[in-house]
Amino acid sequence: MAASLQVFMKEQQQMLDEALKESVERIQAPADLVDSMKYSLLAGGKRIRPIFLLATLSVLGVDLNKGKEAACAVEMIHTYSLIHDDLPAMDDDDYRRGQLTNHKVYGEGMAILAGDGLLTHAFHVLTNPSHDVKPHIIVDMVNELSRYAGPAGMVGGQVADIQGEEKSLTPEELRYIHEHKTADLIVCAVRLGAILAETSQEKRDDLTQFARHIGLAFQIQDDILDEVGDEKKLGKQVGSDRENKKTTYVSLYGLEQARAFVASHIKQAQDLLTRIEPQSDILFELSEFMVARES
Ligand code: GRG
Repeated sequence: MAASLQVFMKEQQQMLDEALKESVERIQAPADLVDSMKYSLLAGGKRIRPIFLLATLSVLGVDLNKGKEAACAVEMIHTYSLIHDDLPAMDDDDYRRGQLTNHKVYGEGMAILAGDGLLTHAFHVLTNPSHDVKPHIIVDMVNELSRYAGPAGMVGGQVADIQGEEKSLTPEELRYIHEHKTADLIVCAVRLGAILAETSQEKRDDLTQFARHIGLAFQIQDDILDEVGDEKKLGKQVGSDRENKKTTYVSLYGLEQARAFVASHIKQAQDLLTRIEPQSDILFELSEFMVARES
């Protein structure tokens, strides 16, 4: 990983960890609920989505402090989705982020509510910025986040994923799942950065295309890691896709072709980026990191 990206990621991960902790600890709620929310939120995820938001701000020349709450909101929604995805009613997983899943520690009822708590608290955080963000920008961000995380976005993708279990899916069906279940929240993170930067609609659309390629590459890499990844590095069990007879890029196209798809999406993302924003080192390097990641 490039040294400048390493520094950027480390600094932003630290900032996010502190901000997320502070934000959840301030909530006036039953102690078990706060504990359960904190358990998953502070379990050391990569913070890729908020880092994409902050990197977009950096490339567009905006004070990163302006995006702190939006970045935290995106990570809270991502964490809620992981808690719910791990539940017995969905993937029924025992490990996540290197520790027991939320429901294994707190029980199913509390895990559902911790997810609900993170989802709703995300919007509370987003609408209470500590720096100067104009009210119409906040409304725009609420609109985007609820759209991309909601039924037309991530939730819809998750439904298609569940309905597709034990079926053999067409490439189009699989692409729909990847685009919504995984790519939409990454796309949303980049779009929130563009909204905060008050870019033109055209630039926002170009950045959306960039982020879509990144999101698709990320999910295909996830399919690959589920097949050949290291459980220790990933912090969760591998092989579950095969076990659950899920259609993935690996099952549809084989490992080598899946790797070629990742490389192709990253190349398309980087070509777009070079055209849209020539001074975009951090986003460019982040794209490279997405191919090289092992966790
Ligand atoms: C429950 C509405 C709802 C949605 C769930 C995110 C998701 C949708 C399911 C998670 C299942 C999964 C493994 C998806 C693959 C891509 C993905 C989101 C991986 C986990 O994200 P990382 O690698 O995790 O960024 P960390 O822990 O680093 O944050």
